[in-house]
Amino acid sequence: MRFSQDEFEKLKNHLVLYRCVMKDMQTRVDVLQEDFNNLKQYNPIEHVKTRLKTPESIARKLNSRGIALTADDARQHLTDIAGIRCICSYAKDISDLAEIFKRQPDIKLLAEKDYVTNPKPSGYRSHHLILNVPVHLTDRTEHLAVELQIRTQAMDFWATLEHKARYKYNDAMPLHISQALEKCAQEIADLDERMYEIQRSVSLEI
Ligand code: 0O2
Repeated sequence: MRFSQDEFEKLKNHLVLYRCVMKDMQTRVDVLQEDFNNLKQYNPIEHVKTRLKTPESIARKLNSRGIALTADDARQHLTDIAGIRCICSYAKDISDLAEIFKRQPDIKLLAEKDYVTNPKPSGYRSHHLILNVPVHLTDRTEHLAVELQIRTQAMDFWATLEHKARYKYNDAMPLHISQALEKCAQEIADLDERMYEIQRSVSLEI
């Protein structure tokens, strides 16, 4: 099922707003990086990725949830049309960065999922915030949901491979692959922890 021509045109207008809110979020991250570099001399944000869901992917998600294929329904029900991912150096940085965003007074926290403290059964680790972010337009202010994912490089490496495997096996992953991935997820968590401890010792010695 696809959007009707009318709804597709409406959706295109909504997507312009989502592109604006992603630019806003990118700027907020740039500002934090400047501040970390200049004032704190430690920048925990290694890099940032943004992505906008395509109309096809929005339609798939609405269909899978049995929601009508309209632009307004997409905006009302989907909170991950605009996504931004911050990759941090160490696991400890993740909750600190989440707190920084939660403190921003013009942003409203809609939902929070801490899969670092409580990993998914698959082994997936990441901290998700669903944020309601204002976009100031020429004649009005709109608020849009953005999904912010915060994870370490190692968690990102794992999630990318697991996502690829999930896609290839169409959600019916062979047991030996899911078990191998689960084992790697635990090893990655241990490695993240050990790297943080080494970094702490090095900082204390300098
Ligand atoms: P994509 O293609 O990355 O966007 P939601 O479906 O998002 O409305 P849900 O399932 O409760 O609601 O959200 P959750 O669990 O916070 O997942 C949101 C996103 O996190 C997913 O988006 C993935 O990007 C990522 N994610 C969650 N669980 C896993 C996992 O087990 N493995 C991997 N690799 N990524 C995961 P989408 O829409 O599923 O996919």
